[in-house]
Amino acid sequence: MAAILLVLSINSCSGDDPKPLNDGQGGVTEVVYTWSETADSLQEATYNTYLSTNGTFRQDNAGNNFFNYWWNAHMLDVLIDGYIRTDNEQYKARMKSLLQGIKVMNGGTYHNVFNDDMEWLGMACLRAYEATGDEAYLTVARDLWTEIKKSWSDVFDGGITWRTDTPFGKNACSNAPAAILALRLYQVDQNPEDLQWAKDIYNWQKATLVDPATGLVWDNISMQNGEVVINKDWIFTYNLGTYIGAANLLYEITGEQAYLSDAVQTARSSMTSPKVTSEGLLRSENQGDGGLFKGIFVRYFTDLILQPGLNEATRNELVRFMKFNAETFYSKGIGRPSMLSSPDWRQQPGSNTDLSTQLSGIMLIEAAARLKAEELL
Ligand code: 7K2
Repeated sequence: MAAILLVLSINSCSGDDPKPLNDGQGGVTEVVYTWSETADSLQEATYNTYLSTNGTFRQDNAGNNFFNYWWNAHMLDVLIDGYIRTDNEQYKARMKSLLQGIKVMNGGTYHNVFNDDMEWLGMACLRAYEATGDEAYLTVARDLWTEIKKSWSDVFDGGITWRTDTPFGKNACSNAPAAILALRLYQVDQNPEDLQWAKDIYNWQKATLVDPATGLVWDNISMQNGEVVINKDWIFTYNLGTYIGAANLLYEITGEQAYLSDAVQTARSSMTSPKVTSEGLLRSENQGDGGLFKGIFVRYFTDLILQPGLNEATRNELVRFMKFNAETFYSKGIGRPSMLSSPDWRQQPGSNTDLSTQLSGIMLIEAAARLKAEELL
């Protein structure tokens, strides 16, 4: 039993490499996780590395300045995370300038051919409104929702199209997020039509794109060479996350247990399905758009953990999964001193980190800080 006592306090503020400290007594290995401080460091590194023109954020850390609408929508969500956690006004200023910049960079409008993109921004705007009380966010969210609703049709018996110009393609990513947006608007305006919209969208997705045996979510339904095809091979973490999020919020608003059961079934399958998780860790979905998927999953999975209606045993099961993912990423997936994130949470990042990938890393550590604040980590 000659093991060494290893107190590994990763001081992320200084951006130093982890320093093993040996107190010479032997026997225990302990890592000190500084979730909130590390979230601060990740937030600052992201701001400094990716800030581009008009308060928006660029594609990567390697010279590509492309403006990506939906990544910027998630950047807004991440700034809100920082603001809620710290109450630091600097986040508020950055959020507002990002909101305004997105419109400029998107050609003077918030409308976009991708419904999912408008939904990501709409959802972030409602969180921003709730956190700041600034009506500018609410106005944008309402306008986007009006636009998105136009894409519901009877093709495939309902659902919102992925793109506004493609009637025969309906994706998971354009539906559960639409339901969440409708539910958040319902929480603000108490308009029963919004609640009905959310139920219709959710029910359509559940009946069409969710495997009843597992709760895993299929990516899309479309028409290929005159035939209806459901893409069951594509199972992505973000689609699981938003379905969990919609179910959880429907439960919160209606009190109907069936929604909570749906959320738990999908959460459980996500933790064990080899398509999603490998040895307890959410799989790498590479960079590009896929880089963002895990962070979205983590956001809504964490909301479920914090759902008061959840039973304790299930909560503990979900917390263990999050803890393992966050601790693994904290010690293995963050580059120091760059504070850049790897798409594979058990490996150091390479030289190029897309903003999407970086955002998933912050979302994970912000979620861990949130759980820590609730004394769950
Ligand atoms: O096919 C869709 C979606 O269903 C699928 O999950 C992912 C897989 O690919 C696209 S979604 C990617 C788009 C997101 N909205 C903005 C677009 O710029 C982007 O192509 O990766």
